[in-house]
Amino acid sequence: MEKELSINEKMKAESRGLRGDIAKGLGNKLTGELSDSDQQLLKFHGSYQQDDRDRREERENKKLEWAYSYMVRLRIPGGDIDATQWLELQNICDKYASGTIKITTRQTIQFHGIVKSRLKPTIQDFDKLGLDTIAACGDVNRNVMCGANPALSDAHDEIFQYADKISAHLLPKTNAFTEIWLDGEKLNDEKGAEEDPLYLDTYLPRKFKIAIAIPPLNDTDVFANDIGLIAIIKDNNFEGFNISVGGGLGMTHGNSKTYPRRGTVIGFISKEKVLDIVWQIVAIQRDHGDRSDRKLARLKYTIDRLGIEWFKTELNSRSESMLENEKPFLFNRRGDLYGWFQDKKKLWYYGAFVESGLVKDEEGYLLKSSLKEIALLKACGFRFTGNQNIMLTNIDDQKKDLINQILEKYGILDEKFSLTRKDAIACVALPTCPLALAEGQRYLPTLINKIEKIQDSAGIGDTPISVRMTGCPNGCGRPYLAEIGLIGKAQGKYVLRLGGDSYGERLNQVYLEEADESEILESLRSLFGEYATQRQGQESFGDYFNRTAQ
Ligand code: SRM
Ligand code: SF4
Repeated sequence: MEKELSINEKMKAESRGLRGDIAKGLGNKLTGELSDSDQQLLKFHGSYQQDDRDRREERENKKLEWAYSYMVRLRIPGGDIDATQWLELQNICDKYASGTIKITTRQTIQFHGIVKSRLKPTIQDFDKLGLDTIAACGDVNRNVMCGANPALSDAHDEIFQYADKISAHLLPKTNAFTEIWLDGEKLNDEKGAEEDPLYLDTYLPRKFKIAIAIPPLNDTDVFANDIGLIAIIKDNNFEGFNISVGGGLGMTHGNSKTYPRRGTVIGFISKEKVLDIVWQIVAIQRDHGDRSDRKLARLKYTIDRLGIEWFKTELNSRSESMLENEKPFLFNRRGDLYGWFQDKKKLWYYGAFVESGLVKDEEGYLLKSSLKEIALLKACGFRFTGNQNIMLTNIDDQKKDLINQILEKYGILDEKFSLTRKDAIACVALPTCPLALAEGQRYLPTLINKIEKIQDSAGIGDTPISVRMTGCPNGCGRPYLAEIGLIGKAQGKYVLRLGGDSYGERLNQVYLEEADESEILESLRSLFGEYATQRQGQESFGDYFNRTAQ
């Protein structure tokens, strides 16, 4: 018997190319909300309706509707923008949003706290900068990531361009975005919409993610993606990509049908054929993904349901390009580079630490002010990393001194953060994320203070250990690939997972099903003590745990 389609399927089919009644809803001044179906459609335009969860009780007591506002997420393939764009984005964020820019784990940025009437002006201002939010969310291909490292070779430059090429190749064809946000020409047909050969009229069963990694650096956590592209460079020549499929991290507490999955490498494809292959993989997921249960709709479940051999055969039968055997590659690093370093053209880069991806001014570390002053010089590019940090790019010798002075003035050069803190990732969680069960970015810095102390007492203060925290099991901070993963279960309670490696190749495992802060710290104190005395050579904490865990 055919399973009943999920409610989102009907809504997409009836949306007239993702238009719905969004335009009308934006004009309704009586409420800060949009209708349920328009909230779903809005995601395809890069925005989520949210509310300040800290203020719910106060609003309810006053018999007011919740404090609704919107989050907008930009589509920035490879996370690369220029100084003018950064400068103006800071201005737009101050003018219309909360004033704090959030660098996300997928190399782009989000603004929070935009009230409904300011949503359209915000997106119009992005457009003036040549930026958009199309397909930053929704059941389509999302922001394409690429290793953020500077051009260490000509091959790096060439590979970097694939983030943009793939993103453009898989963009939805509807003009709804231009129509709703930029006052573009209206669709004549009352029922139909533009034809879209890839997404048809019901788009994908679920979100879809692609990342490129350039070995030996896996700073995009390539195996967490529906499609992971591992660049293969031989004799300084970029040949193509090994392809990993079916990565994905989200799960639901108590639902054993859901689980995090590491991508499976299925072969190699030359660079000339990669656009066709990714298109075909997306089309397979479009045709075979589960459209009845959104919890089981990601490509990882399609692959596990139908089998990886079936998947490879299906792909080879659809595509003009046959997969070749995978080529050897090695990852030996995942974290970002900090401080000053040079690329092959002798241009300078500066990697700055951004705690939890939040660009703001903190006492002694005035990051937001420093970035604004640097952007005013128009002497570098700005690149976001998948570890939620920022890199200033393409700086010549002369401008390096100027930028260095600014970094010094605002305390950025003096940062004394531990390696563990610099490696840590936290998702947004409370108060804006409606799915959060516990704190994320508001709490992790305090917990890291305590973890640093127990690392120091165990004599391993200089050893980087990746700690990642999320407010729920959806995995936005990729905690399942951390050495220490903390996954929100209830207010103040986390699942503690241990034993991931430091290159993003191995998933960790559950150590405690539900732990409060003292239980987490007690466990780590004891394990750090054992690790300090029993580790073998340079063995990481994750590898040590994995080797010794029963
Ligand atoms: Fe995520 C949903 C934030 C990266 C898996 N994610 C959400 C929402 C939109 C909550 C919602 O549905 O209403 C969160 C908005 C919070 C807020 O207030 O802003 C949210 N996700 C984020 C970001 C901002 C976390 C961060 O602190 O950086 C990241 C934005 C990335 C981007 O720029 O596109 C973010 N989300 C991820 C990642 C990591 C990655 O892609 O590398 C994952 C795990 C990988 C994966 O997709 O499997 C991830 N987010 C999810 C899921 C679980 C999906 C699933 O397959 O089960 C949800 C929930 C859902 O889709 O129903 C979700
Ligand atoms: Fe929200 Fe959960 Fe994602 Fe954190 S992991 S941002 S709490 S959906």
